[in-house]
Amino acid sequence: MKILYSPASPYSAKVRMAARHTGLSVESEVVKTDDEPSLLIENNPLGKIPVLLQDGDSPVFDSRAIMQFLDRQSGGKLYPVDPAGRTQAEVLEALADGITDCLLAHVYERRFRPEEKIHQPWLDKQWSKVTRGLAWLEANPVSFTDGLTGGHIALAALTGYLELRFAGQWETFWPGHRAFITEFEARFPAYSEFKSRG
Ligand SMILES: N[C@@H](CCC(=O)N[C@@H](CS)C(=O)NCC(=O)O)C(=O)O
Repeated sequence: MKILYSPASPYSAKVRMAARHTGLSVESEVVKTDDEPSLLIENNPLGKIPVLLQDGDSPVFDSRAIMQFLDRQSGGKLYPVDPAGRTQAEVLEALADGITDCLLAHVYERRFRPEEKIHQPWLDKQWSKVTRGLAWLEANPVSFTDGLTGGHIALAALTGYLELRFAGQWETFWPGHRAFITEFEARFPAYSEFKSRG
C-alpha cells in the first residue's frame, strides 16, 4: 500500500500517522496537487490528497475513508470496539477535520484569489467556526481512556497545521492544546516526524 501525500497537508498527516500507529506496511509518495499529476487524477478524480493506493485493488479516498479502511485492515487498531467509544472517537475526528476544512478555506482564499477578490466576511465566518471549535475543545477536554484513537490522531494533525499556518493566532482559544500534545506524544513519539511542515 502507498499513500499519496504532501508534507504540509493535515489530512495526509492524519492518515500517515494512523498507518504508522496500526503497524501496517504503508509507503508514502509526495505529489503536488497543483500540478494535477496523472498518478493523482487517475486515482482520485477530485485531485485531492491523501489517496491510498493498493496493489490490484481500488484506490481509497478521502482521509476518513482511509482511516476506516486502515482500521479494518489492522483488526480495529484505530477506533474503539464499544459503540459509545467509537462514536466519541469519530465525532472528535469530525470536529478536528471540520476545523481543518475551515483553515484550508482560509489558506485557499488567500492563495488562489486575487487580492481584490478576497472576501473578508467569508474568512471571518470560517475563522469563527475555528475559534468556536477550539473553545469546544477547551470546554470538553479530550480523554484518552480508550487509548489512542483516530480522533486523537486527527486532532494532533490539526494542531500541527495550526502551528504551521496560523502561529500566534489560535493558541489562546485552546490553551489545553499543550497538555493534549504532551499526552499524544507520550503515546505516539513519532509525532514530530509526521506533523505538517511547509
Ligand atoms: N475531505 C478531504 C479533504 C482533502 C483535501 O482537501 N486535501 C487538500 C490538501 S490538505 C488538497 O488535496 N487540496 C488540493 C485541492 O483541493 O485541489 C479529506 O479528508 O481527505
